[in-house]
Amino acid sequence: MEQLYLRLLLFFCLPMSFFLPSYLRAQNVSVEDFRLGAEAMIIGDNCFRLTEAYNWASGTVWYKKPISLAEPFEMEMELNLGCKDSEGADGMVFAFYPGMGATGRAGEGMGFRGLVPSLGIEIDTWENDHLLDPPQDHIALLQHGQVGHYDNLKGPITIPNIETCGKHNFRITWDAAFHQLRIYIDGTERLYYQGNIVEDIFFGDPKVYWGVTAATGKYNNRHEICFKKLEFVPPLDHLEFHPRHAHQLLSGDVLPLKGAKYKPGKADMLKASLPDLNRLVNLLKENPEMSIDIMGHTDNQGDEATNQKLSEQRAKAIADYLISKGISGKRVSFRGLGESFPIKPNTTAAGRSQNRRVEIHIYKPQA
Ligand SMILES: [Ca+2]
Ligand SMILES: [Ca+2]
Repeated sequence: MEQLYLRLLLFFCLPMSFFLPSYLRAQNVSVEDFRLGAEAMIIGDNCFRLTEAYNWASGTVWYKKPISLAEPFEMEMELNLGCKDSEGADGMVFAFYPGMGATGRAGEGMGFRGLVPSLGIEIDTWENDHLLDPPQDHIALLQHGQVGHYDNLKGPITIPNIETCGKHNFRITWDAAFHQLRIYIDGTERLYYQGNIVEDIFFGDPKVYWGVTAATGKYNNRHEICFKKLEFVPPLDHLEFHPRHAHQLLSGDVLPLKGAKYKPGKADMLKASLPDLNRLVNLLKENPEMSIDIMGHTDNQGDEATNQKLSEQRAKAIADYLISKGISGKRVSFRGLGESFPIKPNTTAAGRSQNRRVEIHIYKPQA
């Protein structure tokens, strides 16, 4: 099956200055990455039918791995909300929720009603007077499983008829640094919201799952979705090495832990080290029979004895981190090898940079 690429993207500071750090590498994603609920079914590469055009149907698809709302994301998809305009119902909700695979109530609830705590982006095609829906198709930013517009975060905002029997491009972007959420339909920005979603909605925990729900009621429409682009960052505790890298490590290859970064001349780890360290924690947790040897190396600048000590302290800092995350100290050993084992000539800055490294060796201890 042809696969959609999931590219993990991290913005630093300003929207214009984003780039892909080495620890966020591309991964494949496919329909198998989603859990289907109610009447949802796979209808093609990255495409799902959420509901058929009959009354009282509902369908959900949830991405199986969580994302971190402390990081930016972008999701782009094509929606088809059916062929009936004045008689079409009820719509879709793009939902964020701390649990995976939930389905809220159908009908006017669109599979979202009742999910608490939650954030929901609705595309509503049926006017329910008591919910303060406008007669036109509309979008809104909902919270805590409530589909009425009494206390939603934004909207309702009317949009051109979306039940056109054709596909409509739907794009959501979240700028975590500036707390800005934007929704685009067919290339036009239709909703903008600024707010601290992590604090205000999810009580400070940025780890959420996301999914799409749709439902019909006394009236109906067929609801379909195809994912085009998913760019997001998983929470730290869900990070994994690329399968090839994990295989190398588990096969006994001695490899530099490239993500490990320190303050110059010190053993204090930088925050940028955390993703790779958490990958290492997860790998060791998944392979409880394996132990790890951590070896610190420096370049040849400065005093040899100081370098030896620094390399040992840097290796120890990683050992301490693994142990602090629940890996038994019996499985973790560390050594400082100073400047004795360069992998490149120390004559250039680039060579010295490669020589300053922490290598890890994962092995199965003899019984
Ligand atoms: Ca309509
Ligand atoms: Ca409605």
